[in-house]
Amino acid sequence: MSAHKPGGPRPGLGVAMIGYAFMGAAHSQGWRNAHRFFDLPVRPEMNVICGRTESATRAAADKLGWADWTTDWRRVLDRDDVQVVDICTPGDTHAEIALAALEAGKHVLCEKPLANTVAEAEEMTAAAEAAQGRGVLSSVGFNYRRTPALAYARRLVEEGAVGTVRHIRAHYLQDWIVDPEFPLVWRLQKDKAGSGALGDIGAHVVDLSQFLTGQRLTEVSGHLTRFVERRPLAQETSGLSASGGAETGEVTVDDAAVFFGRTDGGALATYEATRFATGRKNAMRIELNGSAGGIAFDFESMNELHVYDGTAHPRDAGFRRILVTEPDHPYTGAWWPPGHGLGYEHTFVHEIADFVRDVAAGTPPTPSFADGLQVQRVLDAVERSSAAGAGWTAV
Ligand code: SOE
Repeated sequence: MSAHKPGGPRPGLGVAMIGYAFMGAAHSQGWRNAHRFFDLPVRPEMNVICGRTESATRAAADKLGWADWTTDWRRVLDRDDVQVVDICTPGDTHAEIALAALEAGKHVLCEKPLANTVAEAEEMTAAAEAAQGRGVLSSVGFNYRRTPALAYARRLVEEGAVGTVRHIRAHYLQDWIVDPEFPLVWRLQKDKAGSGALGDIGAHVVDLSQFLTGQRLTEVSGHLTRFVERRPLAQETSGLSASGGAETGEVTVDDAAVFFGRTDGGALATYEATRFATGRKNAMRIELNGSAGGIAFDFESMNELHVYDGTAHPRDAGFRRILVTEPDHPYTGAWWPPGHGLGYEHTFVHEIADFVRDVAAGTPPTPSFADGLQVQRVLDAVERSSAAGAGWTAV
């Protein structure tokens, strides 16, 4: 990668993606578009995509815009036209691929949750920190940090808009497995996914609450539940939709998790992560209440942020709805005129743009693997607490 001369063609940054399903498609959208909307010093080159099944991988390469494909992820590590490996596979393969990629000198972007266990996440973090010393960078894909309204909320909290944070109230509500006939996809199998609603969507709200407040959970108390014990074996899957056959298998992860915790900044935090919130599709909601005000967000209305100024005269008090689409809000200036709004996919474009900029500058990107490990420790503490009857458990 050489320096970008103003007016000259931008140097390329060769990318390999491992995985091509829901997250692969979402990240591909980022790789395709980041340099078209953001002024990046290098231009991502979508050189190779990898999947397990030849026909599906070839079709994904064509559909998602990758120049080449392979069914062996190790082969991408030998390629000189690959500087970045983007891991979009289920959690059981994150550690092995990330460790090998870092060892091969490739920058790594890894989907969340970082790993399936704390031990794996620790090994990955140690490897990432060693690799950073050699100029090899890594990041974990908590994409919601790149929602403009949430990036703006972070800025407001830093500027003191909520004062001392007392409450964090975070929910992640989905309903895609309410039907007991919905099949046993990989997200419902502990050996592949690590955990269920807790790790898949609870991880997002744990990360976000810590990102927004700059505080870390130190102890938690939690309870996990499974409502449906067996499901039809999956025959065909695509993203979150799938069909099942007559045979059934055991669900080995949680369907829902409720937990609360205390932070190192003295806040009390409550969380709910569930795939059984009938009627809620992707309601990732977070509210902060502090000594000077409050902030509230719901991803189902992702272009809006609700802000309460507790210092205003009570006569004028009330949550204000801010449409986060102005050119000086985070990320939005690269897109459409005010009010035209962004969607889920844009969070991935922003994630890739930030990652590419950091890699080009040699700046360690955030969230780091260490941040991913910390979230993993919280998830693990929630599981331990639940197993032990929901008592306070140190993170
Ligand atoms: C499925 O629950 C899922 O796709 C998660 O895996 C993602 O991380 C979340 O963004 C949307 O829901």
